[in-house]
Amino acid sequence: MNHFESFIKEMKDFLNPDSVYTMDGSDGEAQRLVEEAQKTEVDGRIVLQKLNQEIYPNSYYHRSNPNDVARTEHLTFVCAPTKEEAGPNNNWIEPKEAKEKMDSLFKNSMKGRTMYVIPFVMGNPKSKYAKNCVEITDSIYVALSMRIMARVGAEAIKSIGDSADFFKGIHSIGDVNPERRFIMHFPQDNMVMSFGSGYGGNALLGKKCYSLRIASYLGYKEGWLAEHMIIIGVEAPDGKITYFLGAFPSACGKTNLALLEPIFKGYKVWTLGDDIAWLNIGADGKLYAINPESGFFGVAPGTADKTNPVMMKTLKNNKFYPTLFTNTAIDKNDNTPWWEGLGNIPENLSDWQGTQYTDKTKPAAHPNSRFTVSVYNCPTLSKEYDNPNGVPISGIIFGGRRKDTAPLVCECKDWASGVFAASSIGSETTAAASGAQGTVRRDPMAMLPFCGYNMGDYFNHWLNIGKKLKNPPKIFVVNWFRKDEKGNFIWPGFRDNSRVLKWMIDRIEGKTGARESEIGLFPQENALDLSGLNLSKENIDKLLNVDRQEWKKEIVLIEEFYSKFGEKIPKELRDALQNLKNKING
Ligand code: OXD
Ligand code: MN
Repeated sequence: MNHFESFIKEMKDFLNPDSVYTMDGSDGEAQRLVEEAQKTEVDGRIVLQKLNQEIYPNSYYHRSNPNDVARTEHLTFVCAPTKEEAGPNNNWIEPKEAKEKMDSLFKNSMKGRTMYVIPFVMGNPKSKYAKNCVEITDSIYVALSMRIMARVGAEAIKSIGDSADFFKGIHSIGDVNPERRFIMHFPQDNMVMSFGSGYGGNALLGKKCYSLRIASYLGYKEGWLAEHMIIIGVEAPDGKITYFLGAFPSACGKTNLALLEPIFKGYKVWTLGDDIAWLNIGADGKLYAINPESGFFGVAPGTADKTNPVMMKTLKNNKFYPTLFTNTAIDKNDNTPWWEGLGNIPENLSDWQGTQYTDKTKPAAHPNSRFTVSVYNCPTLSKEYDNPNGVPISGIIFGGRRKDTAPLVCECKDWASGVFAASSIGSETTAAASGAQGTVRRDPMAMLPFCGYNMGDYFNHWLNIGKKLKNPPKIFVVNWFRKDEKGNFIWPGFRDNSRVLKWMIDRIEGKTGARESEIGLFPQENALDLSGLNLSKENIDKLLNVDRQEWKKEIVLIEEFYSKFGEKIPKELRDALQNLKNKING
């Protein structure tokens, strides 16, 4: 028995399922599981319902328990050996205690259920950057979702071979009780135990749990970075493709930017990833990125032909089987998924909980309702997507959601100032995590909920990576979400964000100068192409301006955040903060 087989046996003996099924990743298997899911009731609901196959081929609908619709950060733990190693950015329980707690929940928990064994690889199995993994779950929805999000099945079993070096993810939906819901990470053991939730970010363990929290720790040990970032290639009219990374907090438009249809003729965005990037230093000293995932788990509301035409095509494409919709509303007349932003409210609509939609003061689709769809359905998928070496990065974009303070775009002078800006960036919270929405919190590199170790060490790791890069990418900070006094968004966003990308390419190519400000470099007058936009001079100024009063308040928040990390904040960052303070006060 090899390590993979003995892990399955160990889990079977411990979890005591009625049957065990190991996924082979074939199309036939997916069809069988989808058939079964349409007959299976879990937690009082049929797992999958078939949607209109003419309009949305291969699509199925899932409705979750209303208590299980988002990531639960307060129930997520990093069980490093000491609290200090986990850092103030993580909830912590001593590993032995955590393991005992989880063992008592998991023991015999699959009695009467099927235990699905999901062998999978994050990244192209041919890539030296790829990682082997196994998830054990009792959820057929999770098994099918993982098939979309990762390379599942026979090729993963082959890749694991006789090795003992694979991630172990143990998941059970339990009884979907928030009182017994925990997502526990054991970075030192390359293991996650997740109990009591079927929600993507809590249950598809290849995603946030492994590819960010555990992988960020592995990257720290091994000299690379696991980041909450999109990867895109922007093709200019001369055919040259410039590769960018973009880090934004959850539900701040990453998927829209990753599948952007630029407004400019001759420009094209090629998609490589919409959520997670693994970054390595190549033999040539450049930064290279791969997307470890193979699917999109995107926020449905707001996705429409006007805002994201490429995603609408992706969702209606029939190449890869299946596509899943979770917690959207349903137009009962034509059995299609519906969400806010898609247009007029259909007459005969059932809301995300399955009741007739009548109370128009509430959204019909859950604000964090999602689609799960393969990257291979995406018409703009880059031909470099599967390149085992990844793509060389020229620009990194960090973003937050701020109605004030943060300008539309600003370029950082060098890597260290970029790391400072990213480490201190704030953003308003969204529906992607349970809890209050719209409160500003620091969300460094959009990684606050995902960094699997002390963020002070993480900042230092970022600085060290920069020192090793021969030709570091330029770093930009953006904010698409500024509002005017009436509370309306000033910047149109979505496809118009290509205006900002175009300016960034000009900067990378050295084609345009920049204007210095207290916080970094701004576009020179008229350098940002705003043609055809109806923006007043006053609003343009607001978008590209530093309001010292707002920034004074911002500095207090940054200081407060940094102080949580004490001596762990690298000197370069403390100096950069002091520098900013002098400029704002000066
Ligand atoms: C996601 C998230 O699901 O960031 O990608 O919450
Ligand atoms: Mn995300």
